This record gives sequence, C-alpha cells and structure tokens, in this order.
Amino acid sequence: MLKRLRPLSLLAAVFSALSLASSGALAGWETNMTRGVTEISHEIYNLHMMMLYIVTVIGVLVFGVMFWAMFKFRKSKGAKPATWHENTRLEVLWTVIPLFILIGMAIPATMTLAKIYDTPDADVTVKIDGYQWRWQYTYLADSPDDEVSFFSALSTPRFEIRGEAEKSEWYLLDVDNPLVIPANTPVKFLITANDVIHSWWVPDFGIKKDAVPGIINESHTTVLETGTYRGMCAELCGRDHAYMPIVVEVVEPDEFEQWLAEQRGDTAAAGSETLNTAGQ
Ligand SMILES: [Cu+2]
Repeated sequence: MLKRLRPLSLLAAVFSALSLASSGALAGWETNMTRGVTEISHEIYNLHMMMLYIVTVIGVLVFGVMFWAMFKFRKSKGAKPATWHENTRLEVLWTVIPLFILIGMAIPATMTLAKIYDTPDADVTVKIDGYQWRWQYTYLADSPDDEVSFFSALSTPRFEIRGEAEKSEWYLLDVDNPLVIPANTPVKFLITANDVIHSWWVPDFGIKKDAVPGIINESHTTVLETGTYRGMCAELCGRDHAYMPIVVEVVEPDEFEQWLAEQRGDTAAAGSETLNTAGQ
C-alpha cells in the first residue's frame, strides 16, 4: 500500500506546484517570450507557442514510452530481449510521421518569415544609425530641409552605474531623446551603422535587425498600442555595448505630426542661427 502511495503523493506535489505557478503566485517568473504590440510580434509569439506545444507532446510521448518500457521490461522482472530485426512498416511510419510534423511547422514559420522580410510602403521612414555607443534617428522627408535627425543616448547617471546611488526603475534602459513613432501607422526602418556592427532590437515589436556599416537593412512595423517600449543593442559592439539602450515612444498619429513639426521648427531655427553666425 505504501509503495503505491509514494508515486501518487509525488504526482500530487507536482500538480500542486503547477497549480501554484498557474494561479499567478509565480507571476514574477515571466520565463516566456513577450507577446508584443505588433501584428508580427503576435504572429511570432503564436508560432513559438505552437512549436512549444508540439515539442512538449512529442517529449511526453517519447519519454513516456521509454520510461514505461524501462520499468515494465526490466531485468529483475525476468524480461527477455526480443530478437526481431527490421520492420519496414515501423521504419516507414517513424520517417513519415516526423516528416509531416516538420512540414506542418515549416509552412507557418515560412509564411511569418516572409512577412517579416516584406517591407510594404510606409507613411513614416526612419533611418537608424548605430554608433559607438548611441543611436541616431533620422526621419526621412522628400526635401532634405524637412528631415529631422537627432542622437539618442543613455541617460542613466554615472553615479548610479558606479553604485553611488540607488538604481532608478529604468536603470540602463533610459535615453535622453527617445524615438517617437505614430501608432497604427506603417513605419519603415532603414537600419545601418557608422562604425562597427550593432543590432537594433525591440522585443515588443518583434524586430531585431543587424546594423552593418555600408549596408542598409530594412524593417517595418505597425504598432497597435501607444506606450513606451524598450530595447537595446543586441550585437557586441565594444566597451559600452551595454550602455546603448533603445526607447520608443508610440503616440497617436496627430500627436506625432505635432511633435515632428516642432522638431522641424527646432532644426530650421538651429539652421538659420548657424547661417546668421556664418554671415557675420
Ligand atoms: Cu551597439
């Protein structure tokens, strides 16, 4: 009786741990990838979950059969090894079934990948330049005079990094000038670098694109929700690689237009000032 109870109580312990995890008591765990805020990030997330379920079922089945066989046909119970060789039907089955599973996984994965690489027309185009160790954002316009360009650098104070003060909420994840883009609007990114290879990574958008000197990589996004999203350089790019975060403010389209007009005004004012000083 006792012998039968032991595996049962073990099972009960596993189930209570699982229910604890799902009840939210371990909500801080957050081991899964983010669902994100764009159509593509949702697709990537769903794809990831589908794969996870498939491999979980396969794992449980394979290990289940393996442990069941090891337990049931153990030597101490007097099990005798079978002597048969080659079973064509079995071999065809264990080739064909995984083949169909792989095809079933490859089709949706390829479709999502094609969507990631397809760059449709966009209302806003931003050129992203990676520098050691900051980002430059340039809003491209038909006329160069209307272009808006600025640098975005880490704003976490040095004394927080040196441990001389308590670390703020967005320690190493805050910048002086965030990238601003409109919500529910197609935005295209032209990603490149000025010195070494960087990588522009914002998990909530499902974007991680290498910024390579001399090459322009394209990416696009349509963010569905306004808010502040954070990322970081994802390619080891030198001493301060860990100190070049990305902050993107996603705002309503009219708010964005207003912001861009203000930036243009600033750029124009700064331009005329330089002209004036040059004339004097
Ligand atoms: Cu970098």
